[in-house]
Amino acid sequence: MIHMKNIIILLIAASVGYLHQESVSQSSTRPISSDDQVIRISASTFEFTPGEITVKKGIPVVLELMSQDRRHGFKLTAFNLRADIKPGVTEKIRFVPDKTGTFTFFCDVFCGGGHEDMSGILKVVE
Ligand SMILES: [Cu+2]
Repeated sequence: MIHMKNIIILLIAASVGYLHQESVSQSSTRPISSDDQVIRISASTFEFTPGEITVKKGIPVVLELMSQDRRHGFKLTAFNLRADIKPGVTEKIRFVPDKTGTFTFFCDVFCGGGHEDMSGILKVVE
């Protein structure tokens, strides 16, 4: 009798372990991108459109950067991000904003007379 009881306990333990593994693998194959905050930013001389974006803290952000005219840069120092923006190419940067606040991003590739003023604002809210 004791033997039988041990076997049943083992079987239950094994199936619980199996179910647990199953749920873990299911959650890891779920597409992460469904919750991402996808934001398109268009660069042109000498501005970013939109010039101000608001995202939520802790939720992954995907920035889709594109240029309307020539080569520009995108630099967001607060989150250690930078990218080149070229016409005809959508540059994607993914990051998780881990702090709230108002941060400035700017063009770091010289693009002409108004280059120094080419910037935008990222707001991260709770
Ligand atoms: Cu520039």
